[in-house]
Amino acid sequence: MHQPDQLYAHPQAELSQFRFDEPVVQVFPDMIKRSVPGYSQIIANTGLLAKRFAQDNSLIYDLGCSLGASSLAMRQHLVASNCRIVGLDNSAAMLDRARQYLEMQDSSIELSLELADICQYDYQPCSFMVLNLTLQFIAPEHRPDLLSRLAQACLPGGALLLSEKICFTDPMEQQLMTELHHDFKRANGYSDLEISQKRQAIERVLIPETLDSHQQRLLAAGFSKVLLWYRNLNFVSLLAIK
Ligand code: GEK
Repeated sequence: MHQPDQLYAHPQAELSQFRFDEPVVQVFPDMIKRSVPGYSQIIANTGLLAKRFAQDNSLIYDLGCSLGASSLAMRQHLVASNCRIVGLDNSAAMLDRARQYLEMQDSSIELSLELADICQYDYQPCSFMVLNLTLQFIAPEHRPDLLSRLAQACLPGGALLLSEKICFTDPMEQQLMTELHHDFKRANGYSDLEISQKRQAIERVLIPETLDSHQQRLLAAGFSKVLLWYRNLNFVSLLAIK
């Protein structure tokens, strides 16, 4: 159903800014697995974490759901009764394809997809929320308000799963982690040209922050505990508990 990612395999005279459009949708599963160290582990554990935190009769949000990988994993593992998953994304191309994947899954758990900007959405009380590699695409000035509204919507005992690419204050650590990330991509078959063109296309839309900034902001937003449950090179996943 999807193709190998060759979007940046040939030299491009003018590199346009990275967008989640139809060509990206067609290669997305291959692109994300070969570009994000630990992506599959994060997705698999999202199902287990949702199982632990989801409460009976509650909502679960998958924010920036793309093709619905986190939603599919949660649907496989949830045991709480009468939960409903809502996936939000502002790319119509992503959601059109996500619907096809979700229809193939045999599950009694209701799952709806909505075309929406996660910064403008009216969140209802929920027990579990996933922001898997999405906050990094939100303009930094909108991040505090979004996280405060998510913390407000989160029921006591509920949680937010936040996975992000991070940056580092120590220049040596920054350089080493960047190089190791590029080694990871090279080991997954990307050429130096692909790595460099993708980097140029995405650097103004994917804005990483330090681990410490994420932890402090989640606490300031109203979560009571922030736990680092996964790290692989310059990618982390945090669990913020209300
Ligand atoms: C996964 N979570 O496979 N509102 C809604 N969606 C947005 C917004 C916004 N303001 N900005 C970006 N997106 C997924 C992977 S991908 C990460 C998430 C990546 C959406 C965008 O359209 C895209 O589908 C997603 O966030 C980011 O677990 O490609 O590195």
